[in-house]
Formats: sequence, structure tokens, C-alpha cells
Amino acid sequence: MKLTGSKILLECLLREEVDTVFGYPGGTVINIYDDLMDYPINHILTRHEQAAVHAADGYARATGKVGVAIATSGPGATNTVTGIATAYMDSIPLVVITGQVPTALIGNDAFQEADMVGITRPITKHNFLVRNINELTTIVKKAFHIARSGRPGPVLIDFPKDVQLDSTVFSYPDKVELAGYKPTVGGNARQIEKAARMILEARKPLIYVGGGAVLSDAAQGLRELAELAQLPVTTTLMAKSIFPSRHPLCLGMLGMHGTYYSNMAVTNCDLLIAAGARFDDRVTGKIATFAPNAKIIHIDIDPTSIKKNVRVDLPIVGHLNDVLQKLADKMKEQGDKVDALVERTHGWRSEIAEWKKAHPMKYTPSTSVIKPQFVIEKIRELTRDDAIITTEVGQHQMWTAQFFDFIQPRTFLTSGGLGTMGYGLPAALGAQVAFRDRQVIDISGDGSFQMNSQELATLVQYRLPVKIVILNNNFLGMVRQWQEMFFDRRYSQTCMELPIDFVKLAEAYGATGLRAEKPDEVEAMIKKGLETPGPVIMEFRISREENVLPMVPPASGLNEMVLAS
Ligand SMILES: Cc1ncc(C[n+]2csc(CCOP(=O)(O)OP(=O)(O)O)c2C)c(N)n1
Repeated sequence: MKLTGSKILLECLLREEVDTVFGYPGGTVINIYDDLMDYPINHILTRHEQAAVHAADGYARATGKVGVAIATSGPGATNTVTGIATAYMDSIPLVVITGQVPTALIGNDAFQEADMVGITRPITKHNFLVRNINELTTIVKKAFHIARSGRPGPVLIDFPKDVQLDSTVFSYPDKVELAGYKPTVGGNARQIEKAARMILEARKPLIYVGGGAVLSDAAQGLRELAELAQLPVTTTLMAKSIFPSRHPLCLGMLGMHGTYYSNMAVTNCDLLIAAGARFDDRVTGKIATFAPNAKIIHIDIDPTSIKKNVRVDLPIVGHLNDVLQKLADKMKEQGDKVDALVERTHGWRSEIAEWKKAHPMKYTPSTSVIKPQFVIEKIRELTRDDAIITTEVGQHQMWTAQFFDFIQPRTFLTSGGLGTMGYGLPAALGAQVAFRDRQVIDISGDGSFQMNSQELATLVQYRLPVKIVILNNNFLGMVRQWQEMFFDRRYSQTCMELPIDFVKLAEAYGATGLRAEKPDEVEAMIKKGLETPGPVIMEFRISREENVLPMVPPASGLNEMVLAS
């Protein structure tokens, strides 16, 4: 029996075990939307295509599955660009399907035509234009395979309207061959052996973990290796949830707003084991003074990310969990050498403990004005350890990374690579769709919240009980902080002059709004907010010129941190 292209697409999604898609309809996808009514696929109608992609991304980060989003051609498709770029920078597996004008009109400036293959080439892992119905199933199969394998990433399928209407016999391929695309997963045995030797000989070893560890579900391998050899662990923003914040070997985040002791450990270590990390400039600071005394082992699934930014002494290409597990096994074979290592590195761990004692993460409390860090600490106390936290981008994002404890992998969803304001609310929506019973909280600034606040409507419509915390300083706080520190306090266009009534805004959408203005209202309000069913905005009027510290000024070394205002 023959099926239309739009039905074949939906059959393919079922074969890929897709149960939920996020999207927004329009003329060039109207047939897909019509057919969707007959398929057991849950569709979430967001209020903006950017949000649909972020929601699919949040769903993917929280579950480890491929997120799927659909948009119409032209403006619908171009609205997805920020979402796609966000996922690309953080290596999130997505398949984004955009409608396209009929093939005969492509290139003719047709109504709602945009060249999505051209536009998304630099921000997708791969993209496809379906020119012919006979290639559709192979394209979809390839898209999912590429999105989820190797270093994951977003894949775009641009799907012209006439191909959707055309029909052919449906049969889904079992596997696909992609010339030149065979990610290495195992890790080279000799290199793993060499890495084990380097660790066993180190005096000041340190593990530096990146978001790749979360994507490859490497929590267990990481923990095994760290505990076996008593190796201190520092994480990037993206890897925060992979190693429990309260673990004695956990040093918290490194980099621009990292802890003093992480940055000092990086500067002083003699062996840096980089795992699933890409040496982003926010992490390294000035490259010349990054880990100046260290040999570097770099483990990554993506060979092109190795040696991209820093010199590397030993590269290992492979799936992180596999490689870490094998590394731990190799070392276990030499039990006495491991004992000697643990003994020898005792002084190193004490040195780190001294740094920790001298400069712990702290802030100046206040009884008159709400400190944002205090709000984060209270949320930490009053939520479960499996709560999923999303953030927007700015100071609130860094305070969350600094003051919240993350215990379970995939519980911290934030836009690290692109730094996309407006990411957190739709990502929370996607995570809550995946886990209806878990606590999902978006921690936001007043600026970022207004970038996708329309998604309140989606939360209310689908009864998604996301809690939104707005740390309201009436500023684009992070930019204001830079203006304060590096531009002589000339606050150009960072003050949000118009005070918004976020409580009324919540109510306008049929959600609940709460506000706290004094520190002694904070705890009770968080409790109330968490207990109130349905979506809730909790607005905290915070101290306006609070800064995120420590801070490594741009282009400075990690050891040149500013510790106090
Ligand atoms: C889409 C987008 N536009 C601009 C920026 C630049 N930017 C980074 S942080 C920031 C301020 C964020 O303000 P707010 O959301 O209120 O958070 P706060 O820093 O005050 O906590 C801006 C404008 C960005 N990251 N993303």
C-alpha cells in the first residue's frame, strides 16, 4: 500500500520510538499536522518556534533521547535558528523538521521560502533537503543516526510540500551506511594503558570534566576512576550534574566564575585528565597560563575537538564511559601502584583543602535586602535531589552553578556554548513533558524571562507544573556587572526601566504569581510556590548590584581571579 510523504515521515518517527514532538504549524506542514491527528504521537504546541526547539532540546537533555521539533517554512523555519545553534554548541541530539515550498518553486523567492539548508549549514551536524519521496525514509533514518551517535548534535530535515503530498510504498531501512562517518567508540587500548601509566606516576593529578560526560552518561565510569585513585574532579558548567556536588573529591566549577580552589588546582596540577570537555575560553582564561605545569590527557568522542585549543600530550578518541571504565580497570590491575599513588597525592589533596578553607564559595548575607545566592541556597534546601533545574543566561545562571548542589546526572539544563537568553523556560517545559512527576524549576533573570515568557501559555495549556524563579534586579545583570568592572560603571542600556508586574503577568496566563521583597519572606514563599499545583512564577526582588564572584577577567589567567568587589 502506498503512503503519502507526510504519513511516511510519521511512520518513521514511530520506528525511531519518538513519542513526543514540539512544534508550530503553518502552510507547508499543514499535511503533516493533519496526519498527526491519526498517529499516537504527542504534539506540544508552543507559542514560538524558538521555544519548540528549546523544548525539544530540554527533553533531549533530560532524557538522553533525540528531541524532535517541527516548524513551517520561511519565518517558522528561521525562528528555529537560535534553538538549533544552541543545541549545536552544546552537542544536543535533535531532529528538526521544517516545511519547504514545493520543489518547483525553490529558488524562486516563493511565498515563505527561506533556504534552510544554507542557513543552518554551520549550526547543524548535518542537514538534508528531501527532493524525492523515494529518499525520505533513508534521510530520516540517517538523521536520527547522525543526531545521536558520536558527538551528538542537531540535524535538520527540510521537507518540501509537494514531496509530502507525493506517495510511495513505505518500508523503513534497518540500518544506514554513511560514507566517511564511523565514530570511534572503543578507545585505543595502548593509549588507555599509557594514560593509566601517566596517572599512576602523577603527583598532582586533576580530572576536568565537560558536558560530553553528561551526554555519554559517564557518571559511573567517572566516579569509579576518581574514587579508585582519589583524583579531585572539577567540572565545567555543562558537566555540573555528572559528579555529585557534595562528594569530597568534587571541586565545583572551574573557569571564569569557577571556584578559587578549582582554578588554583588547574594552575598547579601536573596532570590534567580532560574528559568530554572542549577547553572553551570561558574555562581556560588566557591559554598561555592554563595548566602551565601539566601534561594533558584528552579523552573525547570527537577527534576534531582534540588539540583544537590547547596542546595535548595524550589524545584518546572514544566513548567516555567506555574509556573511563577501561582506564579504571587497567589501573586496578596494578593495585599496589594505585595505593602508592593515593599515598603520594595526599599532600596535593591537602593543598586543595587549604585553598578551599581560605576561599570557600561565599557571599555577604543581608537581613534587609534579598541576596540572590540566598534564594538559590533555599531552593537547594527545599527541593529534592532529583529536581531538574534549568536556567536562562546571566548572573542567575552562574549563581545557580555556584550555589546549587547537583547530585543526579541530567538535572542541570543550561545553555553553555551559545549562552542563549530565553532557553530556560522552554527547556523546562520540555523536561517536564518528559517527566510529569518530577520537580522542574527554571531559574531566571528578569531580562531572560522576557525572551520567551509567552511559553507560560504552553505550561498552562498542558498543565505542566514548572516553577519559575525570577531573580529580579531590574538589570541585564551580567552585562551591568561587566560595565561596572570594566567600563567605569557606565550602565549603557542595561537598566530595565519599566518594572513589570510578574505576579499579574502569571495571573493573566492563568498561572500563579508570588513575590518576595524581604529576606524573611524567602523561605515561606519558596515552600508555597513549590506546593502550589500548576505553573508558578516566584519573583524575588533582589539586591540590584550584586556581582558574580570569583571572576577571572577576560583574557586573564585562572590564577588572576577577582575574589571580592
Ligand atoms: C539572546 C541573548 N541576547 C543577549 C545576550 C547577552 N547577555 C548575556 S547575559 C545578559 C543579561 C541577562 O540578564 P537577566 O536575564 O536579567 O539576568 P541577570 O544577569 O540579571 O541574572 C545579556 C543581555 C545573550 N546571552 N543572549
